Formats: sequence, structure tokens, C-alpha cells
Amino acid sequence: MASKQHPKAPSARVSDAASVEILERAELSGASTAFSRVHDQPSPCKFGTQGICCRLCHMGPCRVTARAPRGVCGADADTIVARNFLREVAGGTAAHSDHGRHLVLLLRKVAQGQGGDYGIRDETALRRSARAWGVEEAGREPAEIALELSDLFLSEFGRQEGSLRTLQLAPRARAGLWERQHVAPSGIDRMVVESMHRTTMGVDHDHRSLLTHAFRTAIADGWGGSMVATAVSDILFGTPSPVRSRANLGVLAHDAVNVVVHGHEPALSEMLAAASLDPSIRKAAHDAGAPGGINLAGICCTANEVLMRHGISVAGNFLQQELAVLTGAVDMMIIDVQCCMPSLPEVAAAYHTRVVSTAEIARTVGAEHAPFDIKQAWEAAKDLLLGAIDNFRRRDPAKVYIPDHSEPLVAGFSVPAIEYMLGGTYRASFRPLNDAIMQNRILGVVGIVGCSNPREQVDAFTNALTRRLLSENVLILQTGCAAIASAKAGLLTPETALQAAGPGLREVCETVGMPPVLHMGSCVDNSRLLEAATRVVREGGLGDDLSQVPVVGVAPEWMSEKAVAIGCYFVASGIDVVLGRPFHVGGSPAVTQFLEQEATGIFGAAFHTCPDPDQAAERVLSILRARREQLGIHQQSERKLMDMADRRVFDGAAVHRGCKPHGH
Ligand code: SF4
Ligand code: MSK
Repeated sequence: MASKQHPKAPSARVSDAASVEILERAELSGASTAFSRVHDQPSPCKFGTQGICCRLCHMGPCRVTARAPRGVCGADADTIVARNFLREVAGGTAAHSDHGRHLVLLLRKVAQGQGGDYGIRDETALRRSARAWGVEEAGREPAEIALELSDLFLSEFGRQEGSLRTLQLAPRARAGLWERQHVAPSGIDRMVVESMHRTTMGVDHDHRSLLTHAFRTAIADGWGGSMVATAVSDILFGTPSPVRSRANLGVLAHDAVNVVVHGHEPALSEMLAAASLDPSIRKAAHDAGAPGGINLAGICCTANEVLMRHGISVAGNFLQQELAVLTGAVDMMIIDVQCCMPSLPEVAAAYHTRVVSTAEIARTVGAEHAPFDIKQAWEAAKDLLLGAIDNFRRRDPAKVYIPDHSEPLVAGFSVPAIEYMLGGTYRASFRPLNDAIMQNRILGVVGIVGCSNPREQVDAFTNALTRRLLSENVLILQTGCAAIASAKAGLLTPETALQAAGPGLREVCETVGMPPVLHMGSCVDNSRLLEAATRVVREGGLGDDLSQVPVVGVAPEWMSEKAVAIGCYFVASGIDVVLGRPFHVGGSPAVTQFLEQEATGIFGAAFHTCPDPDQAAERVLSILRARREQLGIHQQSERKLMDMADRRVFDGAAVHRGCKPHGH
């Protein structure tokens, strides 16, 4: 059913020209999209927004008001808000970590020779991970290493007692702090289960206790499930390195079969990427009247996975999933898990587009379901592509409108790739970055991550903040839909971004041949940001812990509970997080104070909420400057390259801290 006329023009609700054009057409046709439905949900429930609605038992639901400050059981606003917050963190942790588990199970099958068409594509990544997690690799066969490593990873999910082994990857000072604060997590699954137990009616009622467990659970996500997911993806599919591509709806093609992969898990999309190049598939597409063959493109983080490793183009980020279908040019949209809207089949019904779900745990009413069996992955991928080719014949050219907008980009910045850019093959190192920060040519490093949200103009906050911070000599790391937002704005090309960069940042980037905005992957790959920040600590000269380094995280347009978990593991790691949208915790001043102030006393970092990009930029800059001041590097240093004597001092300090770079 058509929604009410939206009071804001499409150009006020989305930022990029392609989305504006499609949204204008959608409104003319009365198509329902997130942009029209958000207008049908104009004032979110204030109890939900403030986190003071509880439906954890059937004496309720209860809502806290001035007249009724407690639920039937006696729970007050502090308890209810903290329980709701912890459940969000548990949900986000579960999503990232279950993704990681699926990959570990695949690695294990590969190691046992039962991985079907999958194999170990990156033996260097396997050996690097083995060394990082303390698995002997010298003189052993890849399969043997992979089996022991996958068993170790699986034990991290089920560990009942003691801390996660993967916490060893954090700086020693941070891991020690977690132990002292009793937030070092045990098994990843155990943390999620315990979160659900603590929040069930009549268990944990102390907001500090609940929130402390939220941070503990989030550490199990960032340093556990997500870190493992990234490591195993690199082993199975390759460690990303810089690659050129394009982003926005204009990557869809008139003369090719458009297959859009959407979701998060890379196993099927990797196989689709390979199958799309198979001569028999290309011939079938050609025979169907598509001289361009198969045009594989991505949405959301499945897009980021295949972009990072293959340069496959990006059709859009989260809020462009429906817009892609509305081009009338998508012959098949293949969805896996997370961030796939249940509305897709309804949007697709007006076109020939087939929406195909592939994950056993993720069904969508109205979508076709083609369960993905890894044992027949190659055949499954080819079958899907043949189905898309067949459907291409049903495409109605009269209904097709592909906006002529896409931007070039460079992505693929894994930590080894950054290290290589900074130091070259023989002296791959973060030293040049640390030196540039210490010399004040780079003010600091900021991770801009997260989603897009139809309650704000899509991508606007992310891109305004990115431009402003670049001009202030801040190196930007991006993941997820925020990275795609910047790609669509042309900010992921070295040339454009360098024009926006301040003089110090520009000079460093030009010297080492590195762009000032680095696309580091999907939302699960925020683990790469933790890894990069840890490398900075281990390189020496910028403190012993992540809470000292001039690094900040920002989630400008977040919407997912995964972003809540990510924010919590950044803060628990000692990295301040600026939110463009507040959490649903305003109903409890005590919870707000814990997250925004008391967290600093525990972790050395906290949350900050800044609902506009200028305010967010000022907050980020003040945090970076404060950290620089504490390190004593706030004055502009005389520019001086490190000589060997300096280097020995830092190397000695690193050894003293027991910090060895990964893989050494
Ligand atoms: Fe109400 Fe307490 Fe039940 Fe929540 S747990 S619904 S506050 S009675
Ligand atoms: S896809 S979680 S909208 S980043 Fe990872 Fe994008 Fe956020 Fe989903």
C-alpha cells in the first residue's frame, strides 16, 4: 500500500544522486521503502526510545512513568534500561560470533579434507594466525595447522572457565586491565548465554553489574568472535590488498545479468565470484542476450567482503537494498544473513527480480529459498547464476532505470596491506605512521564505522565528518556501510581524499603512497581496527595501551544492535566512541552516567553522543588533542626522521613491554 506523502524531498533524505533519482521514482509509483515506512513510524515510542519498557516476563509488559516508577516485580528504570542494553549487546555479539563460528567450521572441514570446493587460499595468513594464537606452524603442513587452529577457535566459543586465549592479541596492559576489572571474557557463547540469564526476570538488578557484563560480552565479540571471523576469512579467501572498483547503483549494467549479493557471510559470495568467471556461465549469459556476461555486485557487508578481495563493485549500502531492486535491473538478489530487509520480496514483486535466501537460519517470507550446502558450493553457485541468467530473459526494459552514477574507489586495506604500504616488503612496519603521529603531521587516527539510518539524511553525517577530519590531518579508517557511504561520495579515491586532506596528512600519504581514507572491510572486520591500533601501541612511542594512543571510534548513522556491541568493545579496549545517534538509555540517568563517564574510570574511554557532524568533529578533535597532551606530543615537533639510535630506543621499549608484532 502506498504510504503518505513524505514531507521531505528525496534529496533531503538521501545524499547521493543515484539514490535521489530512484527514490523520486519510487515515490511517484507509490512503492513502499524504508524511506516511506519511516514516515509511517513518525514518533518512535518514548518508552522504547528511553529504554524503559520491559517485557521480560508475563506480569508485564511494564513501562516506567512518574506515577509508576517500578515494574510489577519492583524493577526500576536503572535495572530495566541496563537489562535492555545488555540484551542488545548480546544480540550484536551473537550475530558477529555466529558468523565467525560458521567460518571456523568451514576451515575445520577444509582441514579434514571435507571442505568440498573450498581450500586454504592464503597459507601466509594461516601461518600468521597460527603464530598469533600460539599454534606451532614451523615445519607443519597447512592442513595440520588449520585443524589445530580451528579446534582452538572452536574451544574459544565453548570455553567454560578461564579467559579467552584470543585476548593475548591485545596489548599486555589492556589484557591486564581486563583481568583486574573482572571483564576478561570466558567462552564467547557462554558470555551471550550469561547475558540472557542475567537479564531474565529476577536475576541481576544492579545496573553497574549488568553494564559491566555488557562490556565483558562485547570484548568476547571484538577480540573473540569478530577477530576469529576475520582471521579465518583471510585464511580461506585471502588477505585483502588494495584493489580498485566502483560504488553506487550505476554499477548495475543494461547489457549484463545483474546478480546482487547481500548480507554478511562470504562463503557463498566467494564461490559466486569464481563461478561468474566460468566460461560455461559466461557463454550461457551471452546466449541469453547479455553480452556483458554476469555482473556481480554487492550490497552491505557481503559487498565489502567481495570488494576487498576481488574488486567486485558495490551497488550500495544498507538503505540502497530496496533502491537496487527498484532499478528493475536486478535479475537476482541473493541474501544470506543480517541487514537483509524482510520487505525485499514485496518490492521485487513489481519487477522480475528473484530474491533468493540461502542461509538455513535466515528465511524471508516471499523469497525463494535455496539452502546453501558447502559440499556442493561450486554447483550451487553455478545453479544460482544459471537461474539469474534465465531470469534475465524476463527483464522488462521498459521498467529499467539505472542511474548513471557510480564513483571509483580503492579498498582492500587489511593490516598486512597497511604495514606493507608503510614500510615496504623488507621492513613492513607501522613505524612511519607512529612517527607521523608523534611529529604532529597526523593528529590521530579515527575509525568511522557503522550503518545508515533513514531517520537522518543517509550518508550525510558520515561524509561531512570524514571531510572535516581529513582537513584536520586525521587519518580515517572505515568499515561497513560507512565505508560505502564515503565510496559513493568519491572519498575512497586517493586523489579526491588527498585534496580534502590537511597538509601534514597529505604529505605523509603522498610519501608512502597511501590514501588518507582506508576501507578496512565489513562490520565484522572492525577487528582489523583493533589490530591496527594494537600495532600502533606495539610499534612504540605512543603509550603502552590503547587508552593512550590518539585514536577514536565514531558510529555516525548506526542502527544495528551489532553497532552497540562494536561500540562497547571499542570503549572496553580504551578507545573513546562518538555516537551520532544516542542509545536507548535516556530513561536512566545512572546508566547514561555509567556509559558516558564512569566507563572512563574503568576502561580509560567512554561514549559521547554528538548528533551533528560539527559537534562530533569537535569532540573527536578534543579527545585526540587530550591524548596527545597526555603523551607529551601536543607541540608541533621539529620534523625529523628517526635515526637508528631513536629506532633502537623504541625497539628496546617494545621488547621491554613484551610486545612483539604479530607473526614475529
Ligand atoms: Fe515488568 Fe518486572 Fe516482568 Fe519486566 S520483569 S515485565 S519490569 S514485572
Ligand atoms: S551491513 S550492521 S547496516 S554497517 Fe554490515 Fe551495514 Fe550496519 Fe548492516
